[in-house]
Amino acid sequence: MADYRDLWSNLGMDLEKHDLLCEALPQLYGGVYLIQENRPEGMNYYNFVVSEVHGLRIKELDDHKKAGGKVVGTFCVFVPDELIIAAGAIGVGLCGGSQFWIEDGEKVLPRNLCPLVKAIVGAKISGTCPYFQSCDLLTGETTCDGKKKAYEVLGEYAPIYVMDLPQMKRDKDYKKWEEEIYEYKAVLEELTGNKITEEKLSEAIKLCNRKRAALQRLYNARKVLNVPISGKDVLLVSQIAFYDNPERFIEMTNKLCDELEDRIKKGIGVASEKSPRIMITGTPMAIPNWKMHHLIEESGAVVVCEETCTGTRYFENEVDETQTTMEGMIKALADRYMNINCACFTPNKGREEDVVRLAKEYGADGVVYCNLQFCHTYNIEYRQVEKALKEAGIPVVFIETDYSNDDTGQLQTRIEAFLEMLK
Ligand code: BJ8
Repeated sequence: MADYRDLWSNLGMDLEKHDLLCEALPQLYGGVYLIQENRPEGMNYYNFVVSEVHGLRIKELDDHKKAGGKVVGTFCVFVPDELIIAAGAIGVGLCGGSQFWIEDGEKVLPRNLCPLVKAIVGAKISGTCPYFQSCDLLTGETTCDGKKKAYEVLGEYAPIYVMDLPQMKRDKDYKKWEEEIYEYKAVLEELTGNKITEEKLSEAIKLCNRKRAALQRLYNARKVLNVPISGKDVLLVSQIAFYDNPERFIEMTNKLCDELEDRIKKGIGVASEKSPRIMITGTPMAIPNWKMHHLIEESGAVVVCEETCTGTRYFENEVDETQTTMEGMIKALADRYMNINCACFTPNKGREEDVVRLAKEYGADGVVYCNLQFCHTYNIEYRQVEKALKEAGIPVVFIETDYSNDDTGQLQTRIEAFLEMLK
């Protein structure tokens, strides 16, 4: 990686602490990703992105800001990227997946809180995440209690705007979300000084749909018997989708898909056809949280789908592109986003149906339900999801974990026992 120390210093980062973070990543990445055999060539691009994770993209954000542009950070797949793009800003997903940030998060938050929330806050207050440091505005949302209240703490360190996400899906809730989108549009227009016109919003909708289509194409390649790509590689691509330049990401992901489709024709796979096919469902896995995929695939199975926000919830359902008026487009955005089935909603029958549908579509032999510690909504929802899967005759196991490696041995034993049962 080139020398970005001046850039990081100008962003007000703690360089010494940041060095520690940078030292840990190559070893972690090497041990999870580079040990894989028979990886698609197209993954070289994503290797490069990881090697430059705090470099090249940060430089691009800096160039954009120097040219008068703004950067907006988000934490949830409900916040419409389309508006950020239409306002001429760059959006970056900021969910934290590293144990490195937990200690700092715990300085200002209770310890018995979801690691994703603690990592988000820790990343900001430790001054070690250049994405956070590049943001002109953070956008929160009223989803789970942990996030909602943590945004108040985060607001002491950076400007934050919180969208009020309804928790039910009645007609009036769809209307309410539409109003929230209108208000967010005004916030972005004020931040950037750019008007969001119908033309710009329409272009942004098409761009985001193309990104969704590329991810769907990537997922489709996993439906075959001889899977051409590992689950952890797909997880990495999904994680990178949250902060890479969208046009470049679409191009490189479609290129990867060309190669995967060619591999399918030639019968080149990454696992044995007898390897158990696993679908993961549950809480999101933010970069660099590769723990469960690594454990499952090192145990001889292959992950074929993720019903998570770093999976299908991010890209399923496109926004209606046929709308031409601002009212029509905002309604189309509200409709698409309200279709996401997050456990923060009640009731959330749609997720039970999604999990069963996806397990069948991807030919999963079993489902691993991954819950981040102290995530109450997904934890409680396990009961209904388990029931739906059992009724469909699909085995499921519940795993609760955090970002540390303390429980790796115990998890491995449970995963191996589950895989054994699938044989
Ligand atoms: S749409 S899943 S990205 S809220 S894991 S912080 S819920 S305690 S991340 Fe999420 Fe949006 Fe829903 Fe998706 Fe809270 Fe649970 Fe932690 Fe979570």
